[in-house]
Amino acid sequence: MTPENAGAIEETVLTQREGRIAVITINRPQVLNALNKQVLTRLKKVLEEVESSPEIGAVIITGAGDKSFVAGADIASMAEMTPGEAREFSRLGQETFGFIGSMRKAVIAAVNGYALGGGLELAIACDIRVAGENAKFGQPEVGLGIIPGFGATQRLSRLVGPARAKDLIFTGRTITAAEALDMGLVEYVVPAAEVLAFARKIASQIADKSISAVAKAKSAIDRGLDLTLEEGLKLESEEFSSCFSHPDQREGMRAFLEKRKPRY
Ligand code: CO8
Repeated sequence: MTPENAGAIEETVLTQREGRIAVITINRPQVLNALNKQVLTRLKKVLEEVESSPEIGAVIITGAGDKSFVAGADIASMAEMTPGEAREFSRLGQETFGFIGSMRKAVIAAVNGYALGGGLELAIACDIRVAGENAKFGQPEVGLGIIPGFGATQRLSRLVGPARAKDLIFTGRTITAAEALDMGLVEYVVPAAEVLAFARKIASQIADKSISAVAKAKSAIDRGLDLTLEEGLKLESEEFSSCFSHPDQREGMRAFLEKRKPRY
């Protein structure tokens, strides 16, 4: 079996619904969940399905097994690529991960082991990261004679600053979960066995809220990053005022005044 056709395409990315939460699992444990074209195509499709499900309020992405979140793009599938194929592969990864940013739902990466190369790029395309104490992070691409191609040259510097991004990308070194927490690359570090449970806890807290309000907050934060402060504040006012034409605003405020839980 070659890395390209290992397992049915559907099985390379699994989805499980748990109430208002969707758990998406990259499922190629035999290669530490490395991403090939089929996995990325399937992941995009699954994300689109989740996005169009109105009852889903939050999404978790994790990797199968207890060793790896995603150990990067599939090196075997890239080894003989032409520049044109490499561009196409890079664009597919960027579109898939970019879709996460455009989603109305909050997406949490549950990093249960290695998050290297394209795996770290997937984690940083998510909104929030929960890591196990055993997680390892790095952008080892320059050691393979390439550079990150699924977003890290842009997203990593936005998240941890250009100097830290250059340090990680130029050296290709692997860092621990504790170092990742220290530099703001992840938001939580928990015992390895508790990563998914902790991610579920965060996801439930989010999914209990107004899906529409969370979507507007995500949009204002993400779109604001590309704007001046003045433009960003204008965007915030627009998103804020648009909440008042959504039923969740009435329900949320009435529930508070009536001392009950809101029904979203
Ligand atoms: N691609 C393909 N196969 C992989 C990958 C990978 N990224 N990572 C692990 N595997 C495979 C191994 O080849 C091995 O397979 P086999 O059992 O058939 O030999 C199996 O998974 C288990 O791995 P190891 O035996 O190596 O496990 P170890 O515990 O000894 O080591 C490591 C774990 C440290 C994670 C090690 O596997 C490793 O270094 N993996 C590669 C990590 C890496 O370099 N990732 C970056 C890849 S490049 C990338 O992501 C670029 C993204 C942008 C692409 C843009 C395209 C144009």
